[in-house]
Amino acid sequence: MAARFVLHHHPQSRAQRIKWLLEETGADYEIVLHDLEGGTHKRPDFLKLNPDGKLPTLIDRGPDGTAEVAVTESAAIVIHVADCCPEAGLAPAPGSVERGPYLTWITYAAAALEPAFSDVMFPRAEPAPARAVGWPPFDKALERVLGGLTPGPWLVGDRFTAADLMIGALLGWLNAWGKLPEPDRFTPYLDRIAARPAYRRAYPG
Ligand SMILES: N[C@@H](CCC(=O)N[C@@H](CS)C(=O)NCC(=O)O)C(=O)O
Repeated sequence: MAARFVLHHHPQSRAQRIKWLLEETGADYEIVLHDLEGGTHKRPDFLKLNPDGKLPTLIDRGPDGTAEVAVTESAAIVIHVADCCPEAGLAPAPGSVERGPYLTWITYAAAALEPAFSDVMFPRAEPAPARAVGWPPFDKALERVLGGLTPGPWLVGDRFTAADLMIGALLGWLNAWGKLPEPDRFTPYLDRIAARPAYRRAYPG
């Protein structure tokens, strides 16, 4: 049977965290490599899967391999795959007390930390009024993440979840690009992330 998941991918993109996710699950998956310079992600056949023409995009063929469902947006892909692969233990069960913080952190990575960082990287000529944008300033978002990691070792309880994958991939990327203020505050967490075999398979370099 063909692999259940197909990841539309480019290694220098947000799709790399989904490769890490798939490695964490142990599920079979295929990679469709895109050429961002050549614009393969803007071709009509790909736009049918993701009208935004963005990576990552994941195809789920379902447990019996007969479906063809596209899932877009990293946070949605992470939640979906973690739920489809319960044996990997990446997601607290729906209804459990850990599920709320788990979903909060996955959403926080995509809806608060990432746009807050974009504000720093690409400042507007006129800053948007703070009460009108849906995320805090970047430094405040990082403070909140640090609070979530205290006492640790992980964001939700004492085990690694897909919430650590979303937040950890972003922090690792910020750190690698020298964009993490006072990075030592995050070093123990980033070291724990980097020690994971699945992470090392996805980010060998
Ligand atoms: N919110 C989306 C963002 C996806 C995104 O912006 N991906 C970038 C690569 S990191 C992309 O595909 N850029 C190509 C383009 O827009 O032409 C997610 O988290 O999945």
